[in-house]
Amino acid sequence: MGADDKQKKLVTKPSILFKKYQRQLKFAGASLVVIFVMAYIIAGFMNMNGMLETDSYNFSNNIEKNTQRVSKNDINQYSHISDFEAPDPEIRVRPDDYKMPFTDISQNVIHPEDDGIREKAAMVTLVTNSNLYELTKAIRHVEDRFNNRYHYDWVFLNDEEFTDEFKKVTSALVSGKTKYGLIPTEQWSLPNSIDRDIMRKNMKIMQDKEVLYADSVPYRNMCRYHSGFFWRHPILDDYEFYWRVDHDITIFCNIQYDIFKFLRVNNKKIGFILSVTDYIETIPTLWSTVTSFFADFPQHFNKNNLMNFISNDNGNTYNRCHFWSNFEIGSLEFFRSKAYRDYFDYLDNSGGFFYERWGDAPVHSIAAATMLDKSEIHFFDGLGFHHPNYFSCPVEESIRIQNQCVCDPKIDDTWKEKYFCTKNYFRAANLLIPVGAQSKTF
Ligand SMILES: Nc1nc2c(ncn2[C@@H]2O[C@H](COP(=O)(O)OP(=O)(O)OP(=O)(O)O)[C@@H](O)[C@H]2O)c(=O)[nH]1
Ligand SMILES: [Mg+2]
Repeated sequence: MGADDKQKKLVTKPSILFKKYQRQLKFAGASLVVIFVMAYIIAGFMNMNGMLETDSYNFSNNIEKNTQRVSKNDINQYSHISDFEAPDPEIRVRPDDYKMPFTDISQNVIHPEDDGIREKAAMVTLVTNSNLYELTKAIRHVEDRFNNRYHYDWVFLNDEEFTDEFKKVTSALVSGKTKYGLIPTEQWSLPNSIDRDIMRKNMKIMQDKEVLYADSVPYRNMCRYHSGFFWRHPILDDYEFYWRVDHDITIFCNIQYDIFKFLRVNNKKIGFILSVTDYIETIPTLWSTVTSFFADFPQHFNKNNLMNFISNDNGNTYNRCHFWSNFEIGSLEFFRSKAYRDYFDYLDNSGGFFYERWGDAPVHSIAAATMLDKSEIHFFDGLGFHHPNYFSCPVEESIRIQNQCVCDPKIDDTWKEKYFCTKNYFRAANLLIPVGAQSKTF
């Protein structure tokens, strides 16, 4: 056999084989096509399942992220800050027929338009772990009525470490970043200068008079902390404005504008919604202490003050009117000022937070009414608010409807004369009150 013959045999062998096994090969090819098609269908199906799995994976990842949000980034021993980035604020164009409450027109303020820019502001809540599930409702109110559009941060402060449960639940509810601050012990304990025997003796007298929280040291720590320390927490260093949200509050209406931008554009330093009269048993020497403070620091007294709100005799005596501080929106700059620091230190050195039971509400209100320009104080309307046992429900029906309020106007306490002080504020500030409010004199 020559070389050519060999070549021929080698070349022709596959075609002979193909001819021989032609049917089997065709069958194998067809089977392969069927297998590929089946594999494609199955892969598609698995992919769909995979997507579902990915979704649920992402969902659990979010939970994990929320958990991590609160445990990462210890900036110092007193704080935990989430690494979550809040979404940009929503820009909503208001309808042409948008109405401001009469009192806002009377106070000559504007409701700023949304501009997509978040102010340096946060909600601030002092709270215990044990009040978590009451607090969840308050957070829900503030988120649903306001913060779900702006995603402001929320700062939680406590004299004990927040539990993981507290952090997990609250960070899941807040649409902004959550921050958890531990209060330094020296800001939440009896100062050495306080004579324990005198304090206990005074507490007993208060108990006999059935004064609320007569013998409670934690309550006194809370009032002193709100008066002189919350704004010093390093976690608040990044902010200019705060909204104090207590665990036991309700908001009844939509807040149609950025309440922090409102403070900035209208140059407001402190805002309130309800104003009441304090119990004299808790503050017997507060006014005399304030009077001697201004004798020592006359430079802190503002000539264009709101003295007539807190005194019916031009400063001789305190009429016990104060802004109820369980709703308080304001400027941290005011508290950080030299004037306020001098004022707080002076009051604190007198021991009245412990020997008596000075509340942060009269302490803040007297400071605002004496050291701010009266135009820097604001009465908030149209929001609807409750803290046991009093209600604010907008007096104007058009505002209640526009802001989708869920409160009964019949139970509004705002404009009552007896015990309540908002009318007194309007008189002192020389402002007009709404028509429906005039009839509420009881
Ligand atoms: N971390 C901490 N927070 C507290 C303590 N006492 C009160 N708070 C918080 O401080 C805020 C005001 O306290 P409240 O006990 O409601 O005081 P109040 O409003 O004057 O009194 P009530 O009329 O009983 O509501 C709330 O948000 C509380 O959760 C405390 O001992 N530790
Ligand atoms: Mg309360």
